[in-house]
Amino acid sequence: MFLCLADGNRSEVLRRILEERMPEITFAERESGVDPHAVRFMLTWEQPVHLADLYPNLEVLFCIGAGVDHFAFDSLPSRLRVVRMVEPGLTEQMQHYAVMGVLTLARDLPAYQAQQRECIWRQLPSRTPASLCVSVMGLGHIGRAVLEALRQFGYRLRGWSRTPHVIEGVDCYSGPEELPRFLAETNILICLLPLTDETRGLLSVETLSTLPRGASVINMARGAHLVQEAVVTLLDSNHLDRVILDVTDPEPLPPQNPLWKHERVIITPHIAGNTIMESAAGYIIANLDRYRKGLLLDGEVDRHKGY
Ligand code: OXD
Repeated sequence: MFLCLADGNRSEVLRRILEERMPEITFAERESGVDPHAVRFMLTWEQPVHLADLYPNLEVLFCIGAGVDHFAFDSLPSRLRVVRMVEPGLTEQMQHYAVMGVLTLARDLPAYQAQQRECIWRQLPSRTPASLCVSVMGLGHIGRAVLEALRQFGYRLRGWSRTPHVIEGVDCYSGPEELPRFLAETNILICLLPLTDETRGLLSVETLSTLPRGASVINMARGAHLVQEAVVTLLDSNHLDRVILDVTDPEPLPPQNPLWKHERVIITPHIAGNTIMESAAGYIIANLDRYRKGLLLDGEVDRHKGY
């Protein structure tokens, strides 16, 4: 049995597609009324409490999202395979959000909006794409896709990750020792890192101060990557120019948090990328098929790395 704990509409879509393409799999949309022993596959965002005891025969746990940092891996049996969502619909939305953020910053849209509020008609000096260095932290599937989407604009591109990567047209850096060099020439920094013990709070006063004066930051990963007080301090000292946040810690921020009203911060409510079930269903089905054939699963989480 496949137990799908997605919201109603997404469940309906998955049910329809699974019934068509894998009719041999029974499908359930809620926990109540289900024989927990029959559940072998589950799709969820929240990890149900006592998951391991409740569903002793669960074999593959699919996460609805790309990030699995909210799963309590210690409570999950080691034989249970955990799979992140690596589906084209979500990836495409992340690409679009990153492009929107970079163009918004590179073309000074927020400054023009501020001018408009004061009825000011003034052209700001424009910058050539080649004069801007756009850098992505996190070179997994989404990080690489975002760099690919940015390629067409002619910015200088950089990437940083835990381990070395080679990506055509992108200057790649890795590990903590190369982080200062990576940041030193970055004008727009995009965070797409997985959240782990190593990356929590990585965007701190120390690291962000390494960016050149006037740099901007886009966080599309997890709020906890960024030390929020650091952002306020560095914006107020004009070290940072602008910050775009699709994620915060907590979500939402409390109303009194200064980031809400900061004139050089744009906040969106965690909408950069959502799983589109029409395309995610294909990914899930392909993985069920791989599982049956005893193959490695796409997007399978390495518990040691935490992503
Ligand atoms: C995700 C998210 O992990 O929406 O997919 O943040």
